[in-house]
Amino acid sequence: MTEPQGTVQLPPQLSTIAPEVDDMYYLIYWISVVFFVVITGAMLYFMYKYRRRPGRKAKAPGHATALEIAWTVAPLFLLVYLFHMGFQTYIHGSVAPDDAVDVRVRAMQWNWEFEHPGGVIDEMNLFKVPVNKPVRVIMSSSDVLHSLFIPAFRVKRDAVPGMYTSLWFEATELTDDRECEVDADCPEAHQCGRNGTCALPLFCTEYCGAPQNIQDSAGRNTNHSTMMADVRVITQEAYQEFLELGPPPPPECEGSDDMMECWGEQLYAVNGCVGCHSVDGSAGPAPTWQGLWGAQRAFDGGGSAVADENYIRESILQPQANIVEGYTAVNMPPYRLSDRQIDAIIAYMQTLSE
Ligand code: HEC
Ligand SMILES: [Cu+2]
Repeated sequence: MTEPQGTVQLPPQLSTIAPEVDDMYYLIYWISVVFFVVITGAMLYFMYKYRRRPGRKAKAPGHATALEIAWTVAPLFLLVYLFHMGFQTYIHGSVAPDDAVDVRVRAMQWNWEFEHPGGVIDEMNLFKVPVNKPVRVIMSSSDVLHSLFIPAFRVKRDAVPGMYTSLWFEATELTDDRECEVDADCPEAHQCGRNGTCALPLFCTEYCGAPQNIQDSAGRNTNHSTMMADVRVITQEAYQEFLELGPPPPPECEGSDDMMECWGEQLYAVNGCVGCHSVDGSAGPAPTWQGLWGAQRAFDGGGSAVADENYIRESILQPQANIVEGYTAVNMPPYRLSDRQIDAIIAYMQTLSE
């Protein structure tokens, strides 16, 4: 497999539409170069030829109708041609093939959320896409105007509050996910992404937010220009597996003996359960998880249940199904977690009841 090369002006072409977009770009670029040279050249030549000389009187030229029509009509044809070509590429980039995979992308200050078919929501700011398969991105924004831009794929479109916008692409190369410390460790067009592996960058190109460096609770920089995500092109088999199993455990947990407990603790933190549920028995807006596993739960308005797998699962997916007695003041939002993630949370809860 030969790595596609970038040029001085443009990064490597890693999607099927990239060559088309680049051809369009270079066509306009070279037309501009030719006109620049011809016009500037003529100007310099005439400046010299008709320079002021003693004994020669300036004589303004008269009207040349034929010439004026020629230099108006010729560029008109050229511009209509460029519009036609550009519009064709635009339409091609707008109308996805029928067999495209639909991924919903939600932009919010200052994160990207990706929901894959079957309601599989991946980690924030991580966009997995299958290679050689069209992907349709359906975008929405929950706050301000954002804009999704993946330079290596040559696609960019705004994510607008109150409406859906879409684009599609088909990635042609697997991402080179070698280990890295800084961007320079990665091949062309890649950045050093999460977990110290290379990935393709995805940018938001709107100035939608924080002018200064502001850190979120996870210590990430939320300065607007860092509203970035990693794009990872994976094999179709790996993508299929991802759709079936949901997001994988974080690397810091993988391989350890208590992998599920470790993963559950991580999910507790990154999903914000920590904001309402304590794990040390202290009171808060929601019941503590300490001693919850296996305990008898009494519900608001009567009824009770034992906190087993099914109860925990329902409490996460449909929190309003049963409200724990004394906890009607705060509504828990429903979470769309995969079965494996729920298993991990349960494993973590079990450690809190030993
Ligand atoms: C906005 C606050 C809030 C957040 C965030 C939150 N919860 Fe809750 N949760 C509640 C409240 C309030 C209750 C009790 C009322 C009820 O049963 O819905 C509750 C109840 C539960 C219960 C049943 C507890 C019991 O004592 O029977 C489970 C299990 C649970 N949440 C899991 C989670 C998980 C997992 C997360 C994170 C993925 C989470 N919650 C995030 C507020 C929250
Ligand atoms: Cu943005």
